[in-house]
Amino acid sequence: MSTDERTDPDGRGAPLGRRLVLGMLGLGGAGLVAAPYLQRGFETVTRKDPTGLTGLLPNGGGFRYYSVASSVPERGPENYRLTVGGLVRHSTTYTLDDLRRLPQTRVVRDVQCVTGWRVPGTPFEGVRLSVLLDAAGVRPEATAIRFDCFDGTYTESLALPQARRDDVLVALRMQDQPLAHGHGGPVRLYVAPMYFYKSAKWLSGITLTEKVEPGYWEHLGYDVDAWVGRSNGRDDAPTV
Ligand SMILES: Nc1nc2c(c(=O)[nH]1)N[C@H]1C(S)=C(S)[C@@H](COP(=O)(O)O)O[C@H]1N2
Ligand SMILES: [Mo]
Repeated sequence: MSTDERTDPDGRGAPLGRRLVLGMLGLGGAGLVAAPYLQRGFETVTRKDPTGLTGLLPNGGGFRYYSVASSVPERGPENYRLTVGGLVRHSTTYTLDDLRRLPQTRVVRDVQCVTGWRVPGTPFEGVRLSVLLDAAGVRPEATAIRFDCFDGTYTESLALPQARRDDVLVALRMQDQPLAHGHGGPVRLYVAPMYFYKSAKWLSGITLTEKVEPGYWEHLGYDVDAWVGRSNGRDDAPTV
């Protein structure tokens, strides 16, 4: 079987990289640590796709809803909090209204999941991550960020220069609407130039760290530097 040529169910996705596929299949033995999503993924997919990578059905807008946690509490204006801490001068906690009052930036790019599906021209709006970093005062010994989520499970990471790009948002809106719970609302990270797994949903913590702490999928074989078209075995694809 040639897994390299496989595309998403719509036939629009880029080919999967061999390293990614091998990385995922390598989970066989370690599957128990890999949380419900992967196990469900494998069960769904064995019927028509033995790689276990393309089984989730698209919703109307072309997105799949992904969660490695089996259930996630809803949070809204009353109980949502985002803490910026770790190696900063002033640890800060924001409410949803605090974030809404800060300057909002709009970024419109293609969303690209590493498993192949893509949603063209998707608007995201929110506060530039760099604005929150500047407000907190990053200490010189910090080189990276760990992102925590209120699903209690998922984590992500960025190196500081990546985090300071002006197309990296703490997003409050997606597709011209408040971020729905299923898409990680009320607040998710949005890292436009990287595969969508970097865009942590249900964001609750931004922690400045001494070194990169690889995130959930990165422990399972995905690249930490997840540039679209230049990572995860797609190094020959056009640069975005
Ligand atoms: N907290 C959390 N964030 C997450 C994930 C997750 O499982 N949990 N999945 C990632 C992956 S692999 C993708 S493709 C996108 C999916 O976002 P969507 O559900 O809004 O389509 O979220 C990313 N962020
Ligand atoms: Mo993904």
